[in-house]
Amino acid sequence: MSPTAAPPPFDAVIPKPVAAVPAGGVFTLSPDARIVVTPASGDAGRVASYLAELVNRSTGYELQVGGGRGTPPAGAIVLRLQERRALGAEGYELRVTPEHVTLVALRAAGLFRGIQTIRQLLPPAVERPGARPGPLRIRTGTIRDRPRFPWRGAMLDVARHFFGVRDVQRFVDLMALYKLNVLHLHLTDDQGWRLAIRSWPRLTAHGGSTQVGGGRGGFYTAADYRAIVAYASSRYVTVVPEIDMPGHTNAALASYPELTCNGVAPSLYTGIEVGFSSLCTTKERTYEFVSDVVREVAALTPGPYLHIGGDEAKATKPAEYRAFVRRVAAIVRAHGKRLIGWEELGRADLRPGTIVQHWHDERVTRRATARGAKLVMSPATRAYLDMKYDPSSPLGLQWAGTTDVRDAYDWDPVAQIPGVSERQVLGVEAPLWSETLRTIGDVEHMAFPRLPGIAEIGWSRAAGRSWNEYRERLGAHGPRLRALGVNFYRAPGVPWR
Ligand code: TNX
Repeated sequence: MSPTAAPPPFDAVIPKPVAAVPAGGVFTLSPDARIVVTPASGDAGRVASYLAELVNRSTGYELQVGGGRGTPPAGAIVLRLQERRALGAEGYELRVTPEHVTLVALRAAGLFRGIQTIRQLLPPAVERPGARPGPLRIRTGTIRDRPRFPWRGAMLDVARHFFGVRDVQRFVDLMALYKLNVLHLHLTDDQGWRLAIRSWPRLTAHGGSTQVGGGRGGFYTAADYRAIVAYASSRYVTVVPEIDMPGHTNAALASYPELTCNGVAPSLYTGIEVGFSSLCTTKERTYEFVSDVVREVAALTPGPYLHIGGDEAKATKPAEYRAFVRRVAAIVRAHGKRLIGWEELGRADLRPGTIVQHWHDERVTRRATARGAKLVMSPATRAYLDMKYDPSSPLGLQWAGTTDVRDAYDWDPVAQIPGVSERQVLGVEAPLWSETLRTIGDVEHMAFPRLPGIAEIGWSRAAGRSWNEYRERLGAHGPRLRALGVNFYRAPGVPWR
């Protein structure tokens, strides 16, 4: 990076802000600039330290964080919580003048999102530890911004292949750059149970011991899981744990034969078929199991949601499925969590306020909304990051077709299902199923560059969004993704820089 490289323009920001007005000047960040934060303690102070670390580790600068009254010193970055109701929980206002960078938000989460904007206005080399770019300049102007949807997620399937704590934390950091705020962890499936449950230890001891293709698998201890949750929370990302049931449960059945109807444990499974396993929904022991698991997962999870899967329960009779969902919903409620499940929950009676994650069947999803459910939109043809980009993609599946970068961007979560209204849509989520993904490099190859597009759909207004304009901005993120060491797919059709 040459020292005179032009700072990124306002329209390089992804997701596109609600309003961005450049003023034509520049602010130069000096190596001893102060970050003045009000209030200096608590979450706002921690967010300020996050910004200082981000800049210091690449530049070798020594930005100091502190409180301060009155006029901030020239050259300071000012972060401030203020009673600006209109900004909402995650909104922010950024004002850059030649003298100061001022970021204002109602909540610390808004400061954190605003810092991602500042980050994208700094040269890409700021992302590479030890890169020593400089001088660091930011264009002047004003950005006012807040998200369209409160739920902007990505899902990682750690069951088909297991990904360790570090890998997940890195993924959270990449999500945070694009202002995503929900990490859905698909923790259990036929091929593996990945979260230790104290009252049912064989779930991980046996059920976590392999994965697709027969590798060693793995699982999170309670401490590992807490570390993921805490890290995500420091990035204002809520972890939504999914315990898939009554189907997708072979790993549990293999670990505890009492959960099957005939009392015989199946073998561990390392293939990629779906729809063949079911908890025995007519046995009381099954509900003791579910209660124990839900109790432990709820206790480990500070976020308000608990995902019970519910998808592809082809080995469960319809009436039994409905009865099962009714009982499990009550268990989840009793443990103080809000229920979320895949669209198939629409086949059961739901309480209003249940969250349903749409993936392919508009009829069932509409049935759920008719019962008062809110939607998280993950249509497989658009948002499934495990679909191949094109038929020649080395990784991924193709059952929903191929999804190039444009397909993943060029849709609207509310218009996707006729008859669904903006009020019924909580947001969007991009699931990444890992049948074919063995390493975090594989994960990055499928998520990038499609995930930033999903992030923009979740954050930015629909009006004014267009693929032709977006692809230019995405191309400008090439150097930043390279600086971060992201193994992204150099998709054709994007003017990569
Ligand atoms: C369908 S989407 C599934 C998953 C698979 C995925 C592969 C959904 C709720 N269930 O079990 O991993 O397809 O794309």
